[in-house]
Parts: sequence; C-alpha cells; structure tokens
Amino acid sequence: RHEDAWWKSSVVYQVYPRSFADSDGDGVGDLDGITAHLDHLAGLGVDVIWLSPVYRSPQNDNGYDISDYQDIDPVFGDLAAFDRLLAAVHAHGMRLVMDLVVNHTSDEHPWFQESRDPASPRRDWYWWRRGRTDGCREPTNWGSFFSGSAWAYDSASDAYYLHLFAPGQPDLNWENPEVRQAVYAMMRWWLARGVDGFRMDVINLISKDPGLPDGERHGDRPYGDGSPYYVCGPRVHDYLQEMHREVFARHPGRVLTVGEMPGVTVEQAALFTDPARAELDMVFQFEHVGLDHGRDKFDPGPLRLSDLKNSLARWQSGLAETGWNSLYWNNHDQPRAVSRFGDDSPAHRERSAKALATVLHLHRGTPYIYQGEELGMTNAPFATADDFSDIESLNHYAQAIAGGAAPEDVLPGMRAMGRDNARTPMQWNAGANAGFTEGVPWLPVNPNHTTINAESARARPDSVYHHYRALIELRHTEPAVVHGDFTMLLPDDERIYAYLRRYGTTELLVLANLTGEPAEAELPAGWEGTELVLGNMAYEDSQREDSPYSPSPYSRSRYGHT
Ligand code: TEU
Repeated sequence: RHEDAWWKSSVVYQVYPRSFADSDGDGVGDLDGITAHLDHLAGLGVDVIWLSPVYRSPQNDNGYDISDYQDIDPVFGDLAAFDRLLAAVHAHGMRLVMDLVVNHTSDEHPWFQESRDPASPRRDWYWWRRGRTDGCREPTNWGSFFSGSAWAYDSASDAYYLHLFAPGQPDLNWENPEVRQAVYAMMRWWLARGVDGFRMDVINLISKDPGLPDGERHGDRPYGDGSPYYVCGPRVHDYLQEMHREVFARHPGRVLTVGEMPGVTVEQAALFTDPARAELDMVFQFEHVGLDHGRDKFDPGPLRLSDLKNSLARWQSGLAETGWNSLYWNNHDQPRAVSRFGDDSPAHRERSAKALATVLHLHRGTPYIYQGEELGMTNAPFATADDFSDIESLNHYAQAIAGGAAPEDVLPGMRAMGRDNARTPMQWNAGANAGFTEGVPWLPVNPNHTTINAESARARPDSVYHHYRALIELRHTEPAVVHGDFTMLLPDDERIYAYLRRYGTTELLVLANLTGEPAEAELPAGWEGTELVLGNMAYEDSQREDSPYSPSPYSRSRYGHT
C-alpha cells in the first residue's frame, strides 16, 4: 500500500509566510501574497506546499506560539484569504500541508489563561509544579531551547509552568486525554476545511517522563540536560497511534504527515515511519544539521564531507526496508544551504547550490525545498545584535553577554548559524525590497537581491531555479529516483559525493564535486559512454565543441552538464 504512496514521488516546498510575499504593504508577508506567487512554485514543479504557521499568535516566536488554532492572524489575513489560497493551490494541482504546533501553545491562548487558576478544570492542561526549596528553586534543573530555565514562575498561583522553548510557549500536558482530544478535534477541523496534511512541530517532545527527574549537568552549563526525559518520551508512540486513529484513519491515503523530531535516532525513526505502526509518514531528523555544532549551534566548527556522507548514508540504509526519509538541507531554523554546506562566493555560488541540490534530491526519500533555496539565496549580513530579530539568537546573545562574553566573540556564531539568515525576505526581483513589499520589510532584504532573484533566475536557462526544476522533473519521470535502492560510493573521499541508485534494470550514478577545484576518483567500471541525464556545468561550457558530454534529451531540456 505504501509502495505507491503519493508523497513518495512528491517534492515539498516550505513557505515561511512572514517572509514570502507582502500584498498589503505592511512589510510582512501574507496569504494573498502567497496566492499571487503560486506560478513560481507551479513553474518549479513542486507538488506540496508546507505553510509555516499563520494562526493567531502574539508572534513572539514568529507564529510558533499560537493563541487560536482555528483563526488566522490578522498580519497574514483571515480565513477567507486562507480559503482563497487553498483553492488556488488545489487549482494548480498542488497540495497544502499546515504546520501543527501542539507541543505548546502561546501563553496568550485562552487555554493557558484559564489554566493559571488552580481551581480551573484546565489547570492540568499544562505542566504546573510547586517550586523547590533545596538549591534549584525550579521543579527540575532543565534548560530551555531558548536559553534560561525551562520553568517560569507564575505568582498568581505561586507555581511554575514548563516551557521547553520560550516562557511565552507553555508546554501542553499530553498526559491529559482532554488535551489530546482537543488537539485531534482541531486537526479534524482543518482536514475538513480541505488541507492535505501536517508538518508537526517538535512532535517527539510531547511525551514527558511524568516523574520529571532532574537532568545530568554537563561541564559548566547552568542547567541540567532534561532531554532523556522528553525526547521521544515514554508515551510518544501511543499518542501518535491514537492521533492516527482519531484523525488520519478517516482520510486513508489522502494526507501527508511529517514529524519534526530534534534528537530522533534512525532506530526510533524506523518505528515512527513504519506504515504497519500507523504513526507518521516521515520525520525531520537533525543529525546532519548538528555535525558542525561545537559546544552548541552558535559555536560552529568545520564539517567534513565524509561525516556528512556517513550520516546521510546511515539514514538511507536505516529506512531502506521500512519507513521513509525526508530530505532537507535547510528550513526556517537553519542557515542557508549554499552558505553552510557549499560556497556562496560569487564565483562558485550557483554551481555549488546546484551540486548540493543534485546530491540531496537524488537520494531515496521526499525532498523539501525551503523558500529561496531554489534561487541559491545566501546567508545575510548581520553587523550587530540589533540586526537580529529571532528570539533564539537574541536570548543566546543576552545570556552570553551576561555571562561575561564580548560581543565580538558571540556575533560570529550568530552570523553563521542564526535563524534570521533563513528569514530575510524572498528575493523576487532586483527592484526595491526585492519586490517583497511596497512597505518597509520587517527584516531587511539581503543586498545581494540585485543579482540573486526569481525574475533573473527564471530567465536564465542554467540558473539554480532551472536546475531544481530539472531535478523535480527527473523525480517525476524516472522511477529509479523514487523507488531505487541506495549505495554510497567513495565514503572517505573529502571532495566527491558519489552514490548509486538501482531499480529494475535502471542504474543512476550521482557524482558531485563539492570543492571549487577539479577532482578525480576511481569509479565503478562500465559507465563509459552511458547517458548523462542531468548535469551541472555552466550553459556556455556545456555548448563547447569539446564538451565531454553528449547531451541527452533530459540535459538538452535542462541546459546543464556535469
Ligand atoms: O523547532 C524546534 C527546534 O528544535 C528548533 O528550535 C531547533 O532546534 C533550533 O531552532 C535549531 O537551532 C521548531 C520550529 O521549527 C521552530 O521555528 C520553533 O522556534 C520551535 O520548534 C518552537 O516551536
């Protein structure tokens, strides 16, 4: 049944609505702005749009702090605008997947406001505990993902509440069946409205060890590591199987579900994505986007290609028989792919971006494109702390400076790894504010939009955009891309990413030189004179008389050659 699941041959495009397209001039992207730019996505050939949150929210974490799950925040429009977008997406033959953020709500959600009263029936909808008197005052010594303690004190009831993220994001108590049923009802409401699935925010954190033990202290870190007690917690599979029964079983084969799972292992992902267990279709894992972390993400170190290949190959083999991989280089939480994994210098940026795209998209799994990645958009220049907007970065900066660090020691890590890199406005053209808004953009547009923008990319046959279009077309036309097995080649080579895909009588050899210099390597015999289906050489080079490649029907329509 899952062999032919529609999402196995799909490509998903993530829209971060705040930064995609502004239709009303307030400097913030909105739903009608997305509707007005669907031709860009349809032209790329993507099948699904994953829409980051547009629900009513105080926007402390850019919409990942929800105060009303069944209404649209006025900054993005209203439910009528949402219905217009959904109808237009379906009219283009695409599907729309919503971002489900149910590990926590906003502290402005009525559920939380009621829960602050110990006598309220909703008291137990969140994690409330008395403080302690010995040493650590908070109920556990856990740290938050966004710096500081994972507990906030509420004087109204002289108690603390748990928030793994910001204090404005109190964790829901999934132990409580009323919480779970309220979430499932809301999910059914959106499916009844016609959406086609959910990306589930940190869904592997929803089950906590109810004993709430202290975490181990590591080195000089101010807080204990609570992750063993909430990452893939004791009842997470029970909850997801119940969710499947209560929500998805009513829409067999229609919806796509992808769980965002910080800290998930291959073994656990095989359970989450095993169709026989009826939990999720796929997960976002974080191993490859953690390889360059030093003490933490803001202390980035060198990344060896052999480590990256080893990690991705392990996930390919781990989910080869049962389960399914998602494939991504970046999203709204990660730096721009070509800046982090490639070379974003003007001389190499486009070929680097195309090589990275080729490597990722021809793996076995469902590829995710983050808005602007198809243009080879880069990290942005952030001079001082004032240039950053993201709560994760600003809290990290404040904590580091309070701990005695100097700004010049903290800023480089934020410039390289901060989430704002992915959140500068989509670059539509070379004009004012890159065509993103007629107003003042909420976050400055990257100055390089004069050369990196959708309008010029669509006009140039050898652009990153057309390379992504070619990769998506190949996935839609060559069964080996979707169903083929995977064999990593040259695992220890630090310059070349090479692998094989085989399906029936078809073999695909994928080769990418991820350096700026020529590279040679021993390859399996028998590939001489075979057909080049997709390359990555600049158009001019590929048209040279002495070009080493015979253009195939594919490459002719793609203008690119390796
Ligand atoms: O991200 C979860 C998460 O783990 C991220 O905080 C990630 O670890 C970090 O940003 C990488 O450095 C999800 C959403 O994608 C993110 O935007 C939200 O801030 C977070 O959950 C809380 O909802």
